Amino acid sequence: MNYETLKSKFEKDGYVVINNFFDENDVEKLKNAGLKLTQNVPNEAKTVFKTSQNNQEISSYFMESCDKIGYFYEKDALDENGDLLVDQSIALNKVGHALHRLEPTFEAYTYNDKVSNICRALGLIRPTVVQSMYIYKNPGIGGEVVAHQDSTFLHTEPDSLVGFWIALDDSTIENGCLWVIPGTHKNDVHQKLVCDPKNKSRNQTIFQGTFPDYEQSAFVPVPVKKSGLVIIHGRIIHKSDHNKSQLSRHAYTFHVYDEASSQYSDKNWLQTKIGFKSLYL
Ligand SMILES: O=C(O)CCC(=O)C(=O)O
Repeated sequence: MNYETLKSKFEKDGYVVINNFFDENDVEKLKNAGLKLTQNVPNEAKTVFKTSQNNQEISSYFMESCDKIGYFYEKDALDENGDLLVDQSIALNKVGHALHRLEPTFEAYTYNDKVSNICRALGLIRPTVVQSMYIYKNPGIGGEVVAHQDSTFLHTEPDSLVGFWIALDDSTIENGCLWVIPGTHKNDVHQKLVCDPKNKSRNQTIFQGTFPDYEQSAFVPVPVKKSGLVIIHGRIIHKSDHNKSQLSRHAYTFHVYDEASSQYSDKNWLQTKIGFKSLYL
């Protein structure tokens, strides 16, 4: 796909699929790095997600993960004592949100010429990475992600958020691929998650605005083969279903905004202390 087609497709639909974005070897390296994370989960992560713990602690752990490698369990993976109900290898929902700065493999495939070229094609002047996540969506246990806009969580003024979502397994309807409503990026950001101005510690967030009821029949599936990239506009409505299959659906995803043409909101939950780093170095 040439640059012009890519930009016009992105502007029309709010998402673009690029098959074979990375080669097989690169995908193996990313997947191995994701699997290695499952073997090194600090005990703290389990303690935080015990169902008996209070929300405040979960919220602090989440907030602090913006400059760290934080581990987030599937809701059905731990019992109320924080003990595993499933094998550790399939217990995580995701790891985030600074893999692109702190883990060399993810850093190499984020700060990467192929990624920069896509940003240039989309017309981003100074694309800056704000977060990254390894999403496991493991067989049987991988939970659904309800319909949302990514710009709800990472707002910039004007909105310039773009998501990169790289399939590390074949992603299918059966194992919980992405679903989108094409063209919905032309709508506003319906809701913004902001730090509660009443809470000085910034550890509580609230939603401002209302998310409308979109018809489930408006969603189209976006199955993509292992190594494919889905470029996601910050305002496109998207979701993914519970993985009820026997096959894993791992993905590496990160978000960029254009630092040259937009302002990152100081009300966003994610406020980095280590600083954001641009893709064009
Ligand atoms: O990977 C998924 O299942 C959903 C990811 C997603 O919607 C997101 O990161 O915004």
